[in-house]
Order: sequence, then structure tokens, then C-alpha cells
Amino acid sequence: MRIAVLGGDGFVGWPTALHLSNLGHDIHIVDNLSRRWIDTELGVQSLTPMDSIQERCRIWHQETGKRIHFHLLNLAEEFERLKSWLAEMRPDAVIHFAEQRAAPYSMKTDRHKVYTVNNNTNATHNLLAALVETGIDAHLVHLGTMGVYGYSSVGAPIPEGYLDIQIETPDGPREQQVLYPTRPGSVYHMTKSLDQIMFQFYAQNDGLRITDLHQGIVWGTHTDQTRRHEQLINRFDYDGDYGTVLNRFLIQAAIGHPLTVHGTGGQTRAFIHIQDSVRCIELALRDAPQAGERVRIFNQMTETHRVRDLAELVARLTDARVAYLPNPRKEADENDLIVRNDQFLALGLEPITLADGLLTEVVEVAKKYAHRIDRSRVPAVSAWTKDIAKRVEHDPEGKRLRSVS
Ligand code: USQ
Repeated sequence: MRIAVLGGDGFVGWPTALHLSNLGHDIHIVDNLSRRWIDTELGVQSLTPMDSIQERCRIWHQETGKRIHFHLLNLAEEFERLKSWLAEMRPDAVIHFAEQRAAPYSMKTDRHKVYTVNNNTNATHNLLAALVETGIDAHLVHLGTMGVYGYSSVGAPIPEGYLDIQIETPDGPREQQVLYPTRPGSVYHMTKSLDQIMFQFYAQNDGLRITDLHQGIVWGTHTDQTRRHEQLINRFDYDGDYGTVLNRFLIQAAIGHPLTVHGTGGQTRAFIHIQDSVRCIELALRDAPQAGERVRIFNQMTETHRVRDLAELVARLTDARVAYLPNPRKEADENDLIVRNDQFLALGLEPITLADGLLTEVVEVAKKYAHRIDRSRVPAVSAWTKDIAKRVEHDPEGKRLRSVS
């Protein structure tokens, strides 16, 4: 298949492009390199040394003889170019990762909120409108998030996208399936909730064939392909905005930084290893819906864990210290989470779990590149509201206190 990977320079996009190229697909990465610009804005860099996208593609060709093509294009702002590009390339499938994906970044300031909404909703809508206009019958696979469901304890398993409901009508009760009510916890998560409505409309109105993957928190860094050459290495974020919780704990442990648990650490979240993430995308691609079918929704996760349990697990493995900090986010202190993921299991996914020994691999990677870490960028300081901002901990290591004593 000819596959367009939109956002193929990112944390999940890059290993997905490699995985699918390895399987023999003709891969075209479309990216505006915004993630690299955001690193510059924030004054941080990936823990792992990441080459330019052109160099990465060159090394892949040198290693495998396969080509990955790169196209510089801004999906959210260059609608006409997107349309002509699609008309020329006519992909069989489009994988859409091209969105700003960090909740803390989306909550930093009003400017970051506006950027995230403009970028994410325009990117998605431009893509949908361009597919209709060019008449391309590509299977669109979108990277959504488990966060669209919200994290309040409901006491029942979260279904895969749709909720069975019963409504009272004058003729008696009637069964219906509706999109699971969304309850986003950040501006970023809100944009993914808006995406769901756009997908529903375009599938119903224009017969677009769409799969939405509600992904949990990705952990790990290497996949079978990124391991093949030092210069194919994946990016790996540790900073307070882009680093995600389990990867952050593992990196913090590697550099002797206290593990930064927000609040009581009672938040339960869904997780998936990066290797399973790329495998799920392959499985979803093979199982395309027909035109006229409703949006197919998968929960792309393999296990759930409480944040403090993860911190304690990492602390046991590495002798790290756990620091319970004021939570910069507005979220439930404690929640339960049970999630259905039957569809991927039925398609043959064999989940990699935390028990599989890969936690120490991440610590080893972090130790190798520890010299690239700026410790001052480790604390998570983006606050969800102005009131919360007053209590954010900028100094979990207590350096300021030590310097005056
Ligand atoms: N947390 C800590 N300490 C930290 C960092 C985070 O306790 O140092 C807590 C947060 O308060 C939160 C939980 O860990 O309760 C998860 O935070 P996260 O940064 O790992 O994940 P999140 O902001 O939800 O976003 C990430 C990805 C996003 C993806 C989402 C999947 O950045 O792109 O959509 O995970 S999910 O969480 O299932 O919605």
C-alpha cells in the first residue's frame, strides 16, 4: 500500500513509518517539523540525539534498501497544497498523527491553548475536506486518545468508542448506540474530542472510511526498527510538558531525580508500549471499514496502572526516591479505570506488559544519554488554572532550600 504518515517525524509517527516500511509499504511522511520548533521554544531537546528527518530517511535506505519519502507541509495552514499533494500521491491509507499532543503544553498560556485548537482542529478538518474534494478513497487512521472518555470513576468498563443506551419513546424503550460522552481534561484532549465529531460527520455524509484509535499513555522508546541503527533512534521526551508519566519516572530514576508524583498519585491511566502501538496501527490498517460504515473505534491500550504504583515500582527497581508534589493539573485525585480492548486482542495483539523487563531498558537508554538532560526542565510547571499556578512546585529537588541552609 502507499501510505501517507502525517506527523511521521514524531514520537509514535517515526517508529510507525519504519514499521510499515519494513513490511514493504510505500511510505510518505508529511510533517511541518513543528515538534522540533517547540523543542526550540521550550529550550529542551529529546533525551536521545535525533537526526534531521532527511538524514533518518537516508540511514533507513542505507540499512534496508527501502525508501521513506519526506514532504514538508503544514496540514493546518496549507489546504491547497495538501489537496494537490493528495491528488498527486493518491495514498491507499492515511495515518494522522499531525497534532500537538501534550496536555501540559496546551495549558501553558492562552497562546498555547489557541495554537493547539487552531493546529489540531484545522489539521483534521483540512484533511477530511481534502479527501472528499479529491475523491480519494483512502482508509484514514487517526491517533486519538483514551483521554476523550475522561477519568471519572464510572464503575463499569469503558467500551470501545460507543455506549449502548436506552431511550424512552412514546412507543416504549428503544436501544441506541451513541459516541461515548466525552469529558476531556485539557485543551489538548478537547481537540481530540472535537475530532471525533468531525469523523462522525464525514463518515456519515461522505462515506469516508475512518478508524479512530483511542490510545493510552505510550511508554518505552525503542522498537525493532529504531534499534537497527543509532541514527534511527526515536525521540524521547523527559521535560515537564512533553515527557509522559512512566517514561519520566524511568528517566528521573536514571539521573537520581526524585520521582515527581502529582498529588496522591491516585490517578489510574491506560498504558501501551511503543512496540505495541506501532503493531496496533498495522492491525487497524488491515481491518479497514467499508464506505458508509460508522467510524471504527479501538481502545489502543494494554494495561491500566495507578500513578503511585508505577512510582513505587520504579523506586523498587532503581532505589529512587518518590516525591509527592502539589498537582499542577485539575484532575480527580483518585479514579478507577477499567477499559475494554477486545478488538485488538481479537486481531492478534499479544500485549507487551510492564512485567516484560523493558523498564530497565528505558533506564539504560536514559543513563546513556543523561548528559543531555537539563534538570531544570524536569519539573512539570504548566498549571491548569491561575489558582493552581500559585501552588506549583518548581523545585522538587529542594535545591533552593539547600542553597540557603
Ligand atoms: N503525572 C505525574 N507526574 C509526572 C507526570 C504526570 O504524576 O511527572 C500524572 C499526571 O498528573 C496525570 C498522569 O500522570 O494524572 C498522566 O500524565 P501524562 O503526562 O503521562 O499523560 P497525558 O497528559 O494524559 O497525555 C499523554 C500524551 C497524550 C495522550 C495521553 C493518553 O501526551 O498525547 O493522548 O497520554 S491518555 O492519558 O490516556 O489520555
